[in-house]
Amino acid sequence: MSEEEKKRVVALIDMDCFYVQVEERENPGNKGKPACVVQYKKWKGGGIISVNYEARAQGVTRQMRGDEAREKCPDCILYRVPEQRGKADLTRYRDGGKEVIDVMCSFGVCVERASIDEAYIDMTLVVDKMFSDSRATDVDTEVNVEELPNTHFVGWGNETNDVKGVCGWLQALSQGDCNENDWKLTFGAILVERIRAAVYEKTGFRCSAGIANNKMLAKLACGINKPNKQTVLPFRNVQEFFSTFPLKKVRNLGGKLGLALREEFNCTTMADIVQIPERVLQDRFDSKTGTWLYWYARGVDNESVSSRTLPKSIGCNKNFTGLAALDSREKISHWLEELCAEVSERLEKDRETNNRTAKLLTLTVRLEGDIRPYSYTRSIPLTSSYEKVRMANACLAVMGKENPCIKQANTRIPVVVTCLGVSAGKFVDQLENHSRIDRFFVTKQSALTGKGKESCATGQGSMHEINEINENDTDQEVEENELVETELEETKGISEIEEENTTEPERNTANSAPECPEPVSVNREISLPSLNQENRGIANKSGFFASRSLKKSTPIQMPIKEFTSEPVPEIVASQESFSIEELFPDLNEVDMETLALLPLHLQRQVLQAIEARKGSDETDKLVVCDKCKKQLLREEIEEHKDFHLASELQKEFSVQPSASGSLSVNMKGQAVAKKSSKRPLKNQKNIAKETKRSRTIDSFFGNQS
Ligand code: TTP
Repeated sequence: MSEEEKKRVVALIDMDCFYVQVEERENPGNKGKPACVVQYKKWKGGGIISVNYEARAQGVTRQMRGDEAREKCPDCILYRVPEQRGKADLTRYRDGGKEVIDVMCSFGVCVERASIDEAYIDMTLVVDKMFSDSRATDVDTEVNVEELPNTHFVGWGNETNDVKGVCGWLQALSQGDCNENDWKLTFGAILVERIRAAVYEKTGFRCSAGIANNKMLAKLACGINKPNKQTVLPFRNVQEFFSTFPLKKVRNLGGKLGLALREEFNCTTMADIVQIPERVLQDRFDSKTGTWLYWYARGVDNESVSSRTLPKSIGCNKNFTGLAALDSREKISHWLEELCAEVSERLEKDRETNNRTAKLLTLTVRLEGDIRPYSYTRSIPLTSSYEKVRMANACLAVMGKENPCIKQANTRIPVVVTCLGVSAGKFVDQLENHSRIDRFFVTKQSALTGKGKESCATGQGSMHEINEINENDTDQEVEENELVETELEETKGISEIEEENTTEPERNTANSAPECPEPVSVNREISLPSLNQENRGIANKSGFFASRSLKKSTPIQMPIKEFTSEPVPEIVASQESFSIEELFPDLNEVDMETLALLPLHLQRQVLQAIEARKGSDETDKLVVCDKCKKQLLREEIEEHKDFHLASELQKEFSVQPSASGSLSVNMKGQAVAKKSSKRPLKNQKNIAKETKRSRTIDSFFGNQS
């Protein structure tokens, strides 16, 4: 544990049975009675998504449906998630979560909103002050057991005898048996008691908390004593605690990494990982991951609490299971409009409240393929207009590009859509946005007439091009969306994705398709930025590997796909001239995605300026790739080589479809490499032959996610 690590004091605060508490606040007469919140679908009483502790005491669990809960506990109140536009409306829960965040912020601590009902706080500065103040006085009198009424210390007394545990801990402190870190954790616990009391006083909500030296430990500690309790995990007790703690419950080890540790190394607890030498972990994973794991198993996690009280993205999605699956352009268009209407409304509210504008719209589509379901995500640059029809049309155009059969009106499409998600992100500060980048994105028509109607150039490919540059983000989005369904505690609400619970059976007639709406007239004149004609000729990289590489290395070239004669969104630069400094005051901080939205001549200018800057102070860091002669930073070259390797492998994949599923089938019936977060699985043959090569590629993908 580094000195720095010792000094951090971090907490995770998690609301207890949050949705039920929100409902109880609306219905105070029901407080103290067993209750659940069920998803709006009515089949068997709806899927339970939150259970209060009174109902849990009577055997009700989240895995049950409303009817089963009633069988177990006849008095159980079932609150139903409100609906709007035919889908769950989480506004009241989101707003409740925001109230809690506001209270936390008033304590001068660094707050990172982690989901709709939980937040990490870094209290180091405040605690340091408490600690130094206490040193100035008589420490023995500083910590009173009454200041820790709901606190437990891991390793001190059993959970049913709180006072003894706390007293034992305080006694050890006063006898000098504890170190500075123990003192600071104790002050952290006092502060969290105050924060939780304030949250209750101001919002009426109860919460639990974990206090430790980092996020991973705080999260673990939080789950130990609930509801309305807090737990300190002193660093000195971590190893003992880990000796029985299942690794799959640890943050970041619930997924593939945890699975590899369980299956290949037979690890079931965190302590089991401690037995594996660092070198072995590095060899199996990669050097960075191996070292990280080595320390993680010892309770060290350096991930910082980043000050973020607003969601990173705003979105919603809807599942269309069984008979409700969307099988026509008209149904898809209808639901895209519904989803975009909600996102647009929330974005407007967000802009008003938070003075920021989203720059990227991400569409997620899941389809029932011929062989198995598959999904893809695409991102579309957003202008400052959050016009719902325009957003929906842009999404539909993207879907038409992916699946041409969707372009046909009144025709049953062969591969049905089972989930649609729309999410906006890449927020920029509005003031900054207006003064710099946004002034560029004036549509031709607006520039001429001042009206909102835009003219479009040809070449839908250009929208695709931008999509690919942003694929990393869209991958992340998909992961978040998908995880919301399966591992909600890890991801829920991070992006404020308004999500349906997916506990419904596959064929749920209650969730039948809506009345098929009248065909929506699709305005093809979409006003979204795209690359101009000049851009189209400059690069020829395409596909999954190319786009992933572009994100990491400087995207001097755009991935270009063939373009069609379809009308496309177009953006033209206004006549106003901008200096590079005005657009990007700090050349060290150029956002390559934003850059990619600019006209090509400006992109070149900015990149040349960056190069020139590098030349002045970083010449020795540049190397030339012997394959493509591109100039790269020294630290980029290895990954860049991986890109070439990956491209070669991609070619192999495309001529040699693998039984392992690295390829999927698109709606045209062609074999394609999947672009979603479900990364191409490894071609087993190649892996057997070239273990070393495949490991490099693995680490390449690992680094991207
Ligand atoms: P959780 O914090 O996982 O659960 P909880 O707050 O209901 O209960 P606990 O006291 O055990 O923390 O989830 C927070 C809210 O997120 C929950 O109240 C409802 C919602 N949610 C879903 O919508 N779907 C889900 O599958 C889960 C797990 C939660």
